[in-house]
Amino acid sequence: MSDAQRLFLGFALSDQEGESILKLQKRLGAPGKTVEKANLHMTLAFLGQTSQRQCQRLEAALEGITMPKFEQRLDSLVHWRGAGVVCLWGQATDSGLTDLYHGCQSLCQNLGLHQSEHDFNPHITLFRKAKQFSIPEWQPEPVILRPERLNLYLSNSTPAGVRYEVLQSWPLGI
Ligand code: 3AM
Repeated sequence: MSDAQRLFLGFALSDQEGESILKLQKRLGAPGKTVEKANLHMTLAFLGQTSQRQCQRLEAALEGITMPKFEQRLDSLVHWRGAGVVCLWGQATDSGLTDLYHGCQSLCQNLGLHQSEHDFNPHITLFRKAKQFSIPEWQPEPVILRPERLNLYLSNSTPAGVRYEVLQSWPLGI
């Protein structure tokens, strides 16, 4: 029997960052299924189905990586039609974050985990199942993320919807 779990690496939002996102979601109405506050996050790397052994090796490898603090500005609304998501997006400019992204992609490659085919696109998903959406004329209030920790999340599908659980966490800037 497979012991694999669906995992990803990402950053939680502070209370204040979460409140700013909730305000933005309200202003946009409901072009799809609103991502609830507890599930708001910025993904660093989607790992896909990960075995216990891969997970242990990943955790051990992450212990040895430098994880600097960084700032990420998110200031543009995007609609990724194929995925059916509306996101608050920003250009990746802080090398602390992009270096961490590339470090994680390289670990994923070594461990045979899912690797992104795309460049890193910092974003917070605001709505899912959003097939129709017109980007409004107004500009969203920028949100500047300053995460304290990198989290390893378990993505659990439940009858009530997806639930994310933090399995492990590493402080940034230490
Ligand atoms: O909500 P965001 O966009 O940050 O879209 C999924 C979510 O990202 C993404 O992983 C995060 C946690 O579920 N994800 C899910 N399946 C994926 C896949 N096959 C994926 N990313 C890339 N490839």
